[in-house]
Amino acid sequence: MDIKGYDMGHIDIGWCPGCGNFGILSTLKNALAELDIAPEELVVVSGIGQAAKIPHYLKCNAFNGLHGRALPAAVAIKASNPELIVIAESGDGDMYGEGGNHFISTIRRNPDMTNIVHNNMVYGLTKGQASPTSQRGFVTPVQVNGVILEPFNPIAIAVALQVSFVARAFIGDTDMTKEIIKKAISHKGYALVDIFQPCVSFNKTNTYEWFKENTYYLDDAYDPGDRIRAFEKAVETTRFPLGVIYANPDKATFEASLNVYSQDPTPVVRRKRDLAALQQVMDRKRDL
Ligand SMILES: Cc1ncc(C[n+]2csc(CCOP(=O)(O)OP(=O)(O)O)c2C)c(N)n1
Ligand code: SF4
Repeated sequence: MDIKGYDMGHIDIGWCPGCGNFGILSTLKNALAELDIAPEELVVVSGIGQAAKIPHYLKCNAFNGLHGRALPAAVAIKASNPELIVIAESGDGDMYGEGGNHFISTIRRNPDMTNIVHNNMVYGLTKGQASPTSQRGFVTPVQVNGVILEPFNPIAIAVALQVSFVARAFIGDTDMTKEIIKKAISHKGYALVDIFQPCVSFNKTNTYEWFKENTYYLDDAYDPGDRIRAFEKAVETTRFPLGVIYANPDKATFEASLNVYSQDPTPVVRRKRDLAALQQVMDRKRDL
């Protein structure tokens, strides 16, 4: 695919100059192009926030949910048409805060989709309040004495719940981020990619320099199939490991486990509606 196939033409982009979201948008386009995914095969689902504007700037099928509600919509889209490539993409506040319970439930369900989280450790759109991943001591206009809570650790939660795939990237390195996104999209099952993304306007602590100094890549000898080692890596927070932290490709996917596909793989959206059968089901329930 030519990367231009995902372009929306001349549109206004609402992000601040220097924001890490620009790098994620162009890196995602490059990854999609290299995987040869056509815009009509793709659905990008988001919630609310700066990161959640991503499907507005990408030519593809899109669904913009309520705050924190990207994942249930994405799971439903995948279940009704398993032939689509589904990506849920939003900010750390949207996915881990407002959408926190959906995050946990989606890991457990294991739909074959990718979840890209733009992790800037802050609420960008609403001008700099603390998000679930904000570091302890981070001072904001609301948390004037600094954040007092332990940051939410999405990688450790994912490994603890035996996620199918979890990786971490830093958008200061677009080449490696692209490779990680490609691996996630190619993985069969739920694939989480948490991408460190500096918010240059409202997070003056966790800057490009800070992320560079506080991250390192897992080396080639690292085995992402070793869950205990993955957990050790997930809880490292003085310098955060980057790369594929855990992968468990043998887990059955949500849609493959659904009764509706046990006999017939035809996507539900393409089946002929049988209103008489539906009426029978409703009548049976009424009689209960
Ligand atoms: C139910 C609800 N609560 C709060 C808000 C206000 N709100 C909009 S975006 C946002 C935070 C977004 O932060 P994040 O997901 O980290 O994305 P970013 O803007 O940093 O990319 C909040 C709290 C809302 N729109 N709806
Ligand atoms: S407020 Fe932060 S996250 Fe939002 S566009 Fe500006 S730099 Fe990016």
